[in-house]
Amino acid sequence: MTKNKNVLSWVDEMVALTKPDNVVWIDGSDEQLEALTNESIAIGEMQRLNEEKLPGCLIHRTAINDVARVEHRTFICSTNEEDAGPTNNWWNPKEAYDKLGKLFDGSMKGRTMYVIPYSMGPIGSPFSKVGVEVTDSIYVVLNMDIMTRMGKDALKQLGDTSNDFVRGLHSKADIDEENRYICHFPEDNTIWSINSGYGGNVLLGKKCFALRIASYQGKNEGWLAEHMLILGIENPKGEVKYIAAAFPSACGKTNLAMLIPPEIYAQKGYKVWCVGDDIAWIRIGDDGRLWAINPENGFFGVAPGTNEKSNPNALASTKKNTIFTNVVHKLDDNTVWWEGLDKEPITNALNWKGEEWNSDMAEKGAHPNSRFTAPAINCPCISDEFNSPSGVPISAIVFGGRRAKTAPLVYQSYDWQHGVFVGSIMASETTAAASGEVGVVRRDPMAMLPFCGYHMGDYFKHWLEIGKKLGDKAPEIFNVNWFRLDDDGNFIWPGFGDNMRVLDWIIKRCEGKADAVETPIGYEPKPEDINIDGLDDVDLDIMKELLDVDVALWKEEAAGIHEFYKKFGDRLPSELMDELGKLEERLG
Ligand code: GTP
Ligand code: SPV
Ligand code: MN
Repeated sequence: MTKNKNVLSWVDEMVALTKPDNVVWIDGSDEQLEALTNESIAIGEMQRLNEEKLPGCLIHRTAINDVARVEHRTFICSTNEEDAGPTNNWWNPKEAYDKLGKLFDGSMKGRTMYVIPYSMGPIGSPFSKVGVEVTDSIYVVLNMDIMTRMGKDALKQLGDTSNDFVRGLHSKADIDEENRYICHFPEDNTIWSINSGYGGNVLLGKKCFALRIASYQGKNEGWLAEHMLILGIENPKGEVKYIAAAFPSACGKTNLAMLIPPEIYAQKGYKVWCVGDDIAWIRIGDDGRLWAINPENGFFGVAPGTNEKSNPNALASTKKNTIFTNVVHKLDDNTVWWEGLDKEPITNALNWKGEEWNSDMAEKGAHPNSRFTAPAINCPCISDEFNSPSGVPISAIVFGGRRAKTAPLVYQSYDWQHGVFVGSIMASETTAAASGEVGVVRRDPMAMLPFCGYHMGDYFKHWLEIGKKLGDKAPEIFNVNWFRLDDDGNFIWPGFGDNMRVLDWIIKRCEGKADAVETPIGYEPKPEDINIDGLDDVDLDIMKELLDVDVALWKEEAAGIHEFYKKFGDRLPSELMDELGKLEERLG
């Protein structure tokens, strides 16, 4: 399929190491994918769902010990420990290659190796980059087909001589938790992942390449790889403004990216277009502004909570050619279900573990991190610019986390440098997207804590440098929090589609058409400047509560930021310490 000697010799090396019985090159043709789907079904890895209700859809259950990203077993293997920084697990590359080399040795005996060439980004776009993943999992092949541009075209894009491709080696091996490793070798453009079959651990184009390796490439090449959704807001005149937003895993990116404007906006002709729901590659364009592409080709979305009300566009995206992982399997009509899909009582079903289950049981049926893998083209609000080789121009960058208190509904940074500070101090409650305790507040700068492939102090510096290059062409930077709780533990803000009301203020601020008040943490809307027409549960007093900046809490926050910043030692840019000092001054 290729004459590229760099690819061929690397694949040979991986074959020699893992010793598969067969090697199959994935060309991306329908016939090949159909045959692989049938094989996957024959070996019991997947099941076909109801062809009328869910045409082309499949269901898969992972091993019970293998349901989320494993951050404690994820490593950045840079030559110097310092280059991985204090927020990553570091492993000496030689030791990592040795240890994993032993685990990979013969790991594909009796199995087939699939060689998957793929492009992150539209074929032919100057933003795009090629990867080759070798794997012993058909589930990986079929997911990569949805999530990337996979097959012959990707090899054509690479060409016959280039050596610029990311080498991804994956083997399920024995799905042994004790020997599960996700290792990144940024200096070698290489990713080795073993003993997992779950999403972010094994679809190597996604978090491993498009964020961890790409962030390192971006630092060296002058661009940004970010954990961000990209959406376009079309106003009644037909003008579209684009926003990129970084929220940690399972904190609302997919939902925001596909939001349906509330009636009062829809009537006026406002529309929202989805460019991406998880990852953005961002460059400075010829016009000096920031331009972004979504390097992915599908959505690997959280299933629970997705329903006709919360995210109808995501739900519609899953109605054909979609793979469901770890959801409930309804046996009567051979369809799927998850908590929060509807209120229908579920009988005669299997839970995510494959056990008999019904909705009277106390235990949840779908895993909280159960997912759908859906083609982007299925999304009713997919942007016309989705495949644009030059991407879309970004007017606003939004950071946000899941905070019960402290962070207000929305605020704007004073300038780019202050905005980088605002991103760097992001904190959020942990979710089921990664293994470990859920609901603990942790610092997660720019939602990149688990995904930055190099020293986070240098990452902040890189952000500051991009700002200097942008000058007055820099987008405005904001912070949002949809998750503020009242004293009874209920969300105060309705969220979902109603987040449009906040985006509206954000866009108006970018256009210089909305007022703001200065607070110690940044500019905030006046409570009456967020449009609450048609909202039953939010009045002006509640808006005030949502926008309240509790100085005592923020003083505690500042102390926490000092602690966090200490980790970075002298690699923390002095600009950020200055910003912290200024915040403390404003807090009094
Ligand atoms: P990853 O795919 O892990 O990166 O997650 P994500 O950031 O795309 O999160 P997603 O949109 O899938 O939302 C995760 C969870 O947050 C779901 O359970 C949603 O129901 C919930 N959620 C999303 N938006 C809102 C919101 O505006 N308000 C509230 N209260 N919950 C929300
Ligand atoms: C996330 O955890 O941020 C995800 C899912 O988007 S995974 O692909 O597993 O990383
Ligand atoms: Mn994500």
